[in-house]
Amino acid sequence: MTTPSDAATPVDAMLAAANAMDEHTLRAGLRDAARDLGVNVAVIDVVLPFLNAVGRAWERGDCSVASEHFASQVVRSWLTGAALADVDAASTATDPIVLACPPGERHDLGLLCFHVLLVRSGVPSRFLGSDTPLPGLADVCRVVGASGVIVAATRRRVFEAHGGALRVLARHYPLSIGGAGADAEVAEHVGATLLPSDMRRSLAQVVRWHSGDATGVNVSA
Ligand code: B12
Repeated sequence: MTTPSDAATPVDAMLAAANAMDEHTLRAGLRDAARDLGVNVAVIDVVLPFLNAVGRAWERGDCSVASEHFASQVVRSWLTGAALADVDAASTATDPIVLACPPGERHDLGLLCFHVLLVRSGVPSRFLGSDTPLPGLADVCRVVGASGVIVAATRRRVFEAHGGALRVLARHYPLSIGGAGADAEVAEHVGATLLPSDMRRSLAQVVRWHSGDATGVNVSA
């Protein structure tokens, strides 16, 4: 088995640390990546590849469910803690974009990564996380005066199952969808704009839209 010290890349080292339940080394990998690359580049070039590596290892049987849970929790705590520690003003600004996964969707780490990228790029964002009731999502949008909504799911059928409620939401707020379950057809079905799975491109698209550049998110799509 690869150990953290003989791993070829930071992602390999973090995967070895996850398998060994070595929280100190896993957190050090996240901290060093953020210090060397900046938080946003670390999220895109280290955290997302790490989560994908954990997923592939889990599918091959090279990473236990317990290690996957451990890795997910350490990453989550870093994303909600250290990764946002210095951006309070931006994250509490008005007219935020509201981010949520629909009922039945527990895979929310990709969306949480996107939340961090948005906030650190100066786009106010509120992250509601997994399994969010859609009436509750609409209530939050009203209370915070949402400028837009982003809904993510890993499986296409999650969007389809909530097509009616999402179409209603899209009549009131610019709605975008992302994640592995999102495609052009289901986006059209729910009245949303499709965000590319490449987070650099999605981030650029949403930042342009938020700054009022019409070449960003096509809110009327
Ligand atoms: C971690 C994990 C879990 C965790 C979720 C932890 C969490 N809070 O997120 C837990 C244990 C809860 C879980 C549960 C289940 N899981 Co699961 N899970 C995974 C795993 C191992 C990793 C997923 C992950 O976080 N990947 C990292 C993300 C960031 O990568 P990604 O999803 O590929 O996303 C890319 C892009 O789509 C984009 N992106 C993602 N989100 C967003 C959002 C926006 C806005 C944008 C712009 C882009 C974007 O960024 C990524 C680019 O690198 C995958 C295996 C895998 N190979 O992915 C299975 C997987 C997703 N799970 C799967 C399944 C089947 C389940 C369960 C049904 C298992 C069960 N029988 O209970 C349940 C479903 C629970 C539910 N109701 O949702 C299947 C889905 C298959 C399918 N498409 O139908 C997978 C693919 C495993 C498999 N091969 O079978 N799972």
